[in-house]
Order: sequence, then C-alpha cells, then structure tokens
Amino acid sequence: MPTAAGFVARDHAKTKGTYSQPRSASTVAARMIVVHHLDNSRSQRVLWLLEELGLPYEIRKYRRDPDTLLAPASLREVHPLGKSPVITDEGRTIAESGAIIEYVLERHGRGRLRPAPGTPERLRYTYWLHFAEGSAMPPLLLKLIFDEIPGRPMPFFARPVARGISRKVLDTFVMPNLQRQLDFMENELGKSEWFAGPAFTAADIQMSFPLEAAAQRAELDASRPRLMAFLQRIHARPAYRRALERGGPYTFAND
Ligand SMILES: N[C@@H](CCC(=O)N[C@@H](CS)C(=O)NCC(=O)O)C(=O)O
Repeated sequence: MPTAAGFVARDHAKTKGTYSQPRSASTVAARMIVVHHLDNSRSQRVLWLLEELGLPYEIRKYRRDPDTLLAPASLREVHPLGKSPVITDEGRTIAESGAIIEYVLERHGRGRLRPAPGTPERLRYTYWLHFAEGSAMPPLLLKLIFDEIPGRPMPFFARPVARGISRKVLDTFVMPNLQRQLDFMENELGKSEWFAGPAFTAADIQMSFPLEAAAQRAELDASRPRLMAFLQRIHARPAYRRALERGGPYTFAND
C-alpha cells in the first residue's frame, strides 16, 4: 500500500521528467484525463477548467450519502482521503483542486489561463489560487458546521447550550472574518475585471467555489455588486455551462 504522501501526486508513468510524454504512442482513451467527480462539489471546477481548455476527459461519478452528505467509501480507493476532486492522468493520481489546476496547466495548458511568469498578474494569480482554499473556504466551512450544530440530535437540555455556543462562535469569529474577506474581494474586483487582472485565468475558476458557497449560505448578495457580477459572468461562460451539463447536480450555480 503506497503512503498517503505518495498519493498526493503519485507518478506511475516511469518517465524521466515529471510531466514528460509517455514513450509509446498511446490511444486517445488511455491518455484521457479521468476526473473523479462528486456531485455538488469542488470537482465541478475541474470539469470547467477542462472545458475551458478544450481537453478530452472522462468523468467517474460518485454520489454523496443523502444523510451525511459525505463522499462514498469508493472514493478512498482512488485517494486515501476520499475527497473530490481527484484526477488520474497518464498514470498519475493528483488530488487537491489547486494542485490539479497547476498540474493541468503545466502539462496541457500551453500557456493558457495563467499569466506569464514574472509578471504582476502572475503574482496575483498565485495569490488567488491559494486564497480560495487556504483562506476563503475555512470560515465558510465553519459557518456550515456551526449553523448545523443546534439542529443535530442531542438531549433536549443540551440544545440551548449548543445554540448559545454556536451563536457566539458565529457572531464573534466566523461572521466578522467572512464579512472582512467578502469586503476585501469586492474591493479587489474594483481594480480589474478578473481576480488576476484584465484576463480571465484559472484563479477565477478556483475562486468560483467559495463565492458560490458564500452566495448560497453566507450572505453574499446584491450589497456586493462586483462579486455578484463576477458570478453572473462566470455562469454565462459557455465552458461553465458545458461543464454543468456533463457534471450533473450542482446547486451552487445560481446568481
Ligand atoms: N482542499 C480540498 C478540499 C476537498 C474537499 O473537501 N472536497 C469535498 C467536496 S467539496 C469532499 O470531497 N467532501 C466529501 C467528504 O468529505 O466526504 C480541495 O480543494 O481539493
């Protein structure tokens, strides 16, 4: 059994360079990227990225448990953490949205969807690519958890306590952080049309999920018009629509 670390970007290709071409002429099917896709999840971003790049890909679909909303155990056969997205490509298994985006652009992007190295736009691109999962998602996840705690099964006398603690955490920590981040993002989109500059990049794809989640459950609304306009712009992109058609259920695509 390989180690968990070995799965992060597991390379079975036995080629010299990290992303070098397989030696033999492979069939199109063998070279096709496989996206292990969970319904209503971050892997929708990977489908969208591949549609923007016009790359062929195959989807293996996994359904969330209707009660727990967790991924099925079968996803752990692809990667030990059992989270989505995961892709397999040319014998490699790659997890973590940001790492997948970087890998796909490096290996198949031909310079598209990210600014040239050394430019100010590239620095902004890198910042937003990491900000999405590193900073924007944690308070959104905390909000989801603390919103749900008081409704969970528990002894009746514990419920007011659970409600009080949840309210306190939300009011004093989670919501102030969320509001500050939304203000910051709203302000940044006043500087350029897209997060990294005047051109649409994969950083916008990566930023889509926290903003869609914020619009669905964290009070992102018309009071932040640039963020709402961003959501409208991405939702109107033909590649976004194609990815939705192929991916199946995704309840975050409203604006
Ligand atoms: N930071 C990771 C997060 C992966 C993640 O948490 N994915 C969620 C879907 S949005 C998942 O697989 N949830 C199902 C579960 O935890 O069982 C990434 O961006 O790839």
